Amino acid sequence: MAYKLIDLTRDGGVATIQLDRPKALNALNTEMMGEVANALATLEADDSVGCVVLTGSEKAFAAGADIKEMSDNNYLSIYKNDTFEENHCAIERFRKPIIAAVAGYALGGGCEIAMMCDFIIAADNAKFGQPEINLGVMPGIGGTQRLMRAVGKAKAMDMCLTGRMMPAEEAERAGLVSRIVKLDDLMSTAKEAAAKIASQSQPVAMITKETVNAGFNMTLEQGIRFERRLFQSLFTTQDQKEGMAAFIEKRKPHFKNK
Ligand code: CO8
Repeated sequence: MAYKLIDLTRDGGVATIQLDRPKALNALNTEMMGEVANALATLEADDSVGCVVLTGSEKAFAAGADIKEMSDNNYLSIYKNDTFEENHCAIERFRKPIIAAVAGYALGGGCEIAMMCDFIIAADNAKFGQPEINLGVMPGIGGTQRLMRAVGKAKAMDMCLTGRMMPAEEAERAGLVSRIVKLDDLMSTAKEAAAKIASQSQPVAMITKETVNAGFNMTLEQGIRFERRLFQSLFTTQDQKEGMAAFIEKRKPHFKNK
């Protein structure tokens, strides 16, 4: 499929999806999110891809859902046509590791899709926010829930009720982003992290991601039991044999994704 509103590139085991609608600050419309969902389905099926970076421009990761596209909806039209939400879910359902590399605005749906990724690396100019309340609505693709789990109730309430933007430094302090880097270093840092992940055993990286995410819906005891069973199951893989043998033999492992 030829893409109009995203740019998909690959470098070794790392694929990068760049949102590319600069005049609208990467506002997320149905067409763009359809392309993102299509690209993710392609990358999921491609065994040579071990990790994905999702990014925007230097000014905007994404300034939210496209307000102009959304504004004429009524309850039934937005309820019946959930293509937009379904396409966003492609990010949360993606089974391989995916990193959000965020510069500039990550607002509304933009902040929400960044939070759907496994972790966020932010440039020092990044600004996060859930400003939907200024438009007479509220977050609609997971913002209230994911933000609260990432930064706690006090900050999530502050962000969602005042609509204020959170600068990168505050977002890192609050635990929303894993690291902040200079704007010029954003893509090299994100791609380096992605390459490191892509160099690991792909099934192990996928199972690790699944296990961390499973914890959101489990008690601590259930989560620990789930982790233990999956840890034990990894001893059936050739990659476990290879990883441990390489350590003992003081060499680099060569994982075969088996
Ligand atoms: N939607 C559509 N167009 C947008 C959006 C957006 N979210 N954000 C910016 N644009 C457009 C502007 O309209 C403008 O276009 P034009 O030149 O044709 O007028 C262009 O991008 C540049 O924007 P500005 O001139 O406003 O640029 P500034 O640098 O002055 O301001 C801001 C940048 C602060 C980011 C400002 O553009 C802004 O406040 N944008 C809106 C942010 C926002 O409210 N986001 C939340 C949207 S709602 C949402 O995300 C709900 C998610 C749940 C969806 C569930 C769907 C079913």
